[in-house]
Amino acid sequence: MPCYACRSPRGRRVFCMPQRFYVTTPIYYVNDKPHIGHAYCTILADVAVRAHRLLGDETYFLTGTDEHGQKVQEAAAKRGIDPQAHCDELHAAFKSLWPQLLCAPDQFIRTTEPRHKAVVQRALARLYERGLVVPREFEGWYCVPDERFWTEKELAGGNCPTCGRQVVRLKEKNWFFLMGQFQQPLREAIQSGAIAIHPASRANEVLGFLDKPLQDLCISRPKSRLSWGIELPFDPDYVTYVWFDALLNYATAVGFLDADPPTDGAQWPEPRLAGDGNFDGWWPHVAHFLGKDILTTHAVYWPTMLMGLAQAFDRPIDAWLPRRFVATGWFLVDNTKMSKSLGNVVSPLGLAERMGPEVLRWFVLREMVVGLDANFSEEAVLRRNNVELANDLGNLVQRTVALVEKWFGGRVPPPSGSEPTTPAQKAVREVAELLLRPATAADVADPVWTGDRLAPATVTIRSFRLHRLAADGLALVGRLNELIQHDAPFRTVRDNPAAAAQTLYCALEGLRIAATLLQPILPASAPEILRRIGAGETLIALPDLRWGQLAPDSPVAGGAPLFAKYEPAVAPALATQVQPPASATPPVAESLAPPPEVLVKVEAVRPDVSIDQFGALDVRVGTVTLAEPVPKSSKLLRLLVDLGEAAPRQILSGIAESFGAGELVGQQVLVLANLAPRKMMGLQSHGMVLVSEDALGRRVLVQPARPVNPGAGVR
Ligand code: ME8
Repeated sequence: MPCYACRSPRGRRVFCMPQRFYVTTPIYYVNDKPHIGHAYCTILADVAVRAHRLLGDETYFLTGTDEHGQKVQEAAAKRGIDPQAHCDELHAAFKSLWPQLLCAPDQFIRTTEPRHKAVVQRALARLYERGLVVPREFEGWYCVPDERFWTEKELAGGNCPTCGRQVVRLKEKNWFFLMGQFQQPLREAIQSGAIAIHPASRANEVLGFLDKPLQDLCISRPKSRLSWGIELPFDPDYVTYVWFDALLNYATAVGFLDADPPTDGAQWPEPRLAGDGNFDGWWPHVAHFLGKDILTTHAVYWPTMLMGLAQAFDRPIDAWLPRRFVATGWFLVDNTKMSKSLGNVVSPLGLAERMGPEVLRWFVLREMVVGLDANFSEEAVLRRNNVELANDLGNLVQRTVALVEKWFGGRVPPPSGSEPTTPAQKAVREVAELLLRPATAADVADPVWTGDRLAPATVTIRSFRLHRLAADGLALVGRLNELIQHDAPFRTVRDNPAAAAQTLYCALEGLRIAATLLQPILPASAPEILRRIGAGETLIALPDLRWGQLAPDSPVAGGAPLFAKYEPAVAPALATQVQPPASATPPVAESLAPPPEVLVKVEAVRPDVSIDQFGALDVRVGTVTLAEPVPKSSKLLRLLVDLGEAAPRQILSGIAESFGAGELVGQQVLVLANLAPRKMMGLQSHGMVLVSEDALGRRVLVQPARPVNPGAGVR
């Protein structure tokens, strides 16, 4: 059946029809405690699951721990305890973390579980029987921490090309999976989109990797060197390479090769693939979320393993392809790589305990464009919390509900008509309806969303641009704040209560839509907002969500501020150690004190200039027609600005930390148009957008008070 809005045939890219969505996170090594990088990936997957549920999809969410291999064996040995005891202890640290960050996986898998061992052994036995796993005498360069062999050519300056550490020369018999023979089918699957890799730049990376001949994969480790692993079913002197074991977790969890191991000497029974419907039902809908550093293992080893298995089980080789990968960037801490030796490892739990899990969820979604690196700093956490959550969203709810309580008996006031009556109401309505509109064929043709318009939430969610969900929800909140400011219901209510009622209905209705869109990120506060504004706590799924559904006369409910504000004084205690100090200063809740002076930058007065000198600056008004992040830059946005010229100009602006790309499109800005062109991050910039800074150091656009024609001069 085609999608009712975009007419896309089901089974291809379907944006509007409810579907199934099976999301996985990497399974984390239990060699250390969880850090913010682990938390980011799991939070992102959780947001994706909740967002898909909002679209009406049936979802399944898997996470877990990777418990075999050298890293874990060494970590246990260092502590002087048995590896299994070590795993039991550390896996609990991961498992208990997720609910505290409001992440709700459906299953938590451990690779030491007997059911998983059985699947790994079964898969290997079949590959061996069909000649796809063979023994070879092998000599190569081995990276001990990464547990990988490299050829001479692959080394980077004589060291491991992935981690840069020293390698050792090893010669031994090992077992190899004939991965090389799947190189061409894999390349074709990626090129045809049968395997989709997000963001697209990462797909090119994998295709680049596949330009070189694909080696066969060593899938064993001699027990003499490493005993902590799953024994090969056909050679008791060897255990399974940890990645071969770990990747299979995604399939084990939904019932792949779900059968008991054979009793002595018997054949492995046929797989119960359809059995309870799990594997066949979920596998076509899988999306693997993972960090960019483990893209090769996922996008090369894993699909070829599944091709080999499909062949070995007499299925077409593309029967079990993993359909989608979402490769995320890395968090730096204060612009430095996180490392134990630097003592800058950020504990997600420490932060969540001090400021609440939603602050962490909000911060990571706002700060990181999916796929790109981002920086973690306490100042940025505080700013996003104080400005965006506490001020923009929390205060808006508080003020709106308080006005309804004071002037309208605590009940949703009836709007005087269904159409907006002021420009501010129109702006709110426009943004809300753009976000809610169903996907069109044009949206489907542009799934990467380079568009110069607000994306419908359906497209944002299905194209995994989850940071946009936060930015677009916040853009709507911004319009709502402008509505209260411009229409000033607190003033009009005395002389014109009907006008105030219309404004407040619009504010509550806009909040209802914003809270629904933000629910995947703020799963505790969003229902609370809905309750306070009289919308009930039940979420309306996006395909059914429309403007005007808030019933007049429903009771609103005031309450304590939704988000506390924090003084920077508590910042050092927020999150810099895996083990936060026990006596950390508690947050100063609800502080409404003016922003701290230390953050206010006062520009020094500069020497006088003549009017001619000023006249030499060509400052013009422009309209932003496109805004998007610049790959590998946490600061820059690439803008196209219409200055009334033949074509919009490309301008790079260092405002990415203060604006989501989605907030800028359609905004008018002042541009220094005759600034000499400059190259940044390989892109030419033809001008400069003028900005100021607010008291919290956030960039603010300098704009004309009323819309003017693009290209109008500034004197
Ligand atoms: O790689 N910022 O486990 P792992 C963001 N067991 N993400 C980060 C990060 C950072 N600073 N540091 C690490 C493994 N990560 C394997 C996975 S899956 C079959 C096996 C991410 O615990 C990293 O990119 O070392 C990876 O996605 C995840 O944390 C798990 O890392």
